[in-house]
Amino acid sequence: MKTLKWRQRATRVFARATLLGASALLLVACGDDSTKEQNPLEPKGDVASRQIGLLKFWMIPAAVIAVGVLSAVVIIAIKYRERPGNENPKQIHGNSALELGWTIVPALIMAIMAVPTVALIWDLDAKPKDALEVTVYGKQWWWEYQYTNLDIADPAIDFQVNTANELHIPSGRPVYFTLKSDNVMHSFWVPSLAGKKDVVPGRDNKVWFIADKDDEGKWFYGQCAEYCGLSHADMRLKVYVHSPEDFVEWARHQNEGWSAERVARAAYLGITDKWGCSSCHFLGGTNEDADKGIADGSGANARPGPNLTHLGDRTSFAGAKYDLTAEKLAEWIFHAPELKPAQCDKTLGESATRCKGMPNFEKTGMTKAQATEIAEFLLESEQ
Ligand code: HEC
Ligand SMILES: [Cu+2]
Repeated sequence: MKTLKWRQRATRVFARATLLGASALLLVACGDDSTKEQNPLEPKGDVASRQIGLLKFWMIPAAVIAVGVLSAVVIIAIKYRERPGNENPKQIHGNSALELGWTIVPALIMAIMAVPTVALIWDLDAKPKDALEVTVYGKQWWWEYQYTNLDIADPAIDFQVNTANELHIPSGRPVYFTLKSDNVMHSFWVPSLAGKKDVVPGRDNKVWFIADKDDEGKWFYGQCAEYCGLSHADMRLKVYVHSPEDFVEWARHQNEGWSAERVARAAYLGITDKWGCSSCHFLGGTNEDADKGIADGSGANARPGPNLTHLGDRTSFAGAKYDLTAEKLAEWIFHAPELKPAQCDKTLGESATRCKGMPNFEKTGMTKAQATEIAEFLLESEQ
């Protein structure tokens, strides 16, 4: 059978490749600014800048090599294509000079590339001086942060602050993270501030980053970058950068518990007894204060849910999936599993508390009005 002429075939392949390339470009152009808080190509702070700097530097030789190899493939394919009457081209099998060449040259290139790469890895692996230390717990599917050395010269401030999903850091000071998990593997990733690092059960991984003074008042998105189950895609986080003074203010406020009056209202709304919120959530003033360091030394947390004492200060909830509004929060308290799927261990029966996330209170008899009242109470700026 006579196939299409070579030229026609080539034109067709070329047209398809062009179409594919153009659609890829179109998709890239469709990206909007809304993801700018999460862009590794716009690094913030020293750690991310050095990492991306190395990547960009090696992109140049990598591009040269890629263009060279691909052009050679195309040229050779065209030049030595099968044509009627042309005999086999000269065979180069067993040509020692060529084989040594294409073994040694790439090995040399790799060896050269390794020098600054390994140096940077070692450099960033060392614990920076005067770092603020935060233990990060990857949960299913949210993040818990335990500040372990606030180092604030104020006896009124306990050295521990515990919060969830939204991380607050001072500018100009390295923040050194110890990553823990008591469940599956996660990966802690704030693309603007540093590369990702796995959060592995039974192993304390470390990572650090630093934000510049210029970043004060800004915030950056992060997210879990290792598939960790049903709501993995909803396991996001935000990093807020403060001036050192504002950071101290933030920490001081996080340390305050609820007033006696507020605790009484929480009891009245059923938060502490009827609905048992405080059995899963730390609520400053309603639980034992010793419980504030929610995480114990082993990495297992005493309470399965986030600390809600200062929920009203946050801008998002549920692994930063939702913006924190009274309506959304009421919906969440009413029937959370409909807003964020959570696996239940079927072998343990239907009990809601066996599920990984927040229980469905609609099923236990809560009304939407009650959920709304609780939501409004939790959002009040507390004294
Ligand atoms: C069986 C344990 C359990 C009980 C009881 C419980 N929660 Fe939760 N709650 C969780 C877990 C786990 C999460 C984390 C879910 C997630 O983000 O995926 C959560 C998340 C939340 C959040 C979002 C917090 C954040 O920072 O993202 C709020 C608000 C909340 N719960 C309120 C309540 C209220 C109010 C009650 C009582 C009516 C309650 N919870 C009872 C386990 C519980
Ligand atoms: Cu995860």
